[in-house]
Amino acid sequence: MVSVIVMKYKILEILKEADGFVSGEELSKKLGISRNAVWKNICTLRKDGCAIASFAGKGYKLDFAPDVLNPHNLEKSVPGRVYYFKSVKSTNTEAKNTENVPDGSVFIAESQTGGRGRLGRKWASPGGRGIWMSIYLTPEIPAADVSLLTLTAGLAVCRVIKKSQIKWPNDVLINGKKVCGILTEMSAEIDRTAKVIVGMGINVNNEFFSIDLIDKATSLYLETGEKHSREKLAAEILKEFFALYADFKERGFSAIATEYKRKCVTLGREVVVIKNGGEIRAVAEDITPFGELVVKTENGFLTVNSGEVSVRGLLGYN
Ligand code: BT5
Repeated sequence: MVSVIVMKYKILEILKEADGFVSGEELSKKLGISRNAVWKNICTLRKDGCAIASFAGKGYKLDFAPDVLNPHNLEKSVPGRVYYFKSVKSTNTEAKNTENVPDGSVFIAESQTGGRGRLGRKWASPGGRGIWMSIYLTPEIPAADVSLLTLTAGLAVCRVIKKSQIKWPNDVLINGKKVCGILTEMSAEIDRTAKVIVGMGINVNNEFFSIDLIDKATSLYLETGEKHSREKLAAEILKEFFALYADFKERGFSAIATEYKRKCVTLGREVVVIKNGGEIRAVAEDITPFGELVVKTENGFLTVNSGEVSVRGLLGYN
């Protein structure tokens, strides 16, 4: 089954790159499959929404391909496997519930019907508009360091999305609105972390948001006026993430701290920390080697390790 799926993507790639028609014979030779198998894959691609012209004696020509992710291409950017879904409840949940997953694999979906944020919040994940993906890691790091992977993921996204900034710990913003959110979850054994799922939601080609999100969410399309290839962006983000992750595993947070702090919009600003049901006004000063936020309050310094911090002037806090 897997090889059939990969084959259709391989054919699509050849047709995309071709300048005009490609004969059935050429496809069958290139891919080592029969012409009948080529034809079957062409039919599957048409069912997926591709417009492929076919003429006897000439072969096949791609006239239109919908913006769908190609897991075969994405696999080139990850050390593990790519698990692709047209629609799934949540890629984080799917990754958590799948067994025998190689380290460094990615679960990615065109749409999520139950995309999740932190604390059970909902994450809007409309079909074909964004990148909804979860990276599956078995890092063998202490549980206390797992939150640093959220910061690493945020930095990877920020490196790829021009003019974006990070709101500590897990939001990537453009012009003060959220373009990406990150949800890191783990399952741990007593002395080591068994698996970590780093979920990323990136709004790419969303043309609008529901009324409750309109003031706080944005997409690359809304910011630039241009549609972007989700596949290309996902590949770039994954490449950056795995490069940063390798540095992080070798040298810890110090490997990324300077760049993270430079891109962190929270630092130096007035914040409100929500702690034990109460609100504390403070100024964000620094980030510790464990990824916690250090804030200066009336009564001295305070270290915050969970993300319930509002930043003055951002996402509805004035
Ligand atoms: C997050 O939570 O920002 C983490 C979002 C992680 C989503 C990814 S998608 C792939 C993977 N699979 C999942 O099921 N989840 C991960 P939090 O900081 O709690 O922010 C949630 C809040 O962001 C919501 O309460 C809304 O206010 C807002 N929000 C919801 N959908 C949004 C969207 N598409 N863009 C911007 N903001 C959104």
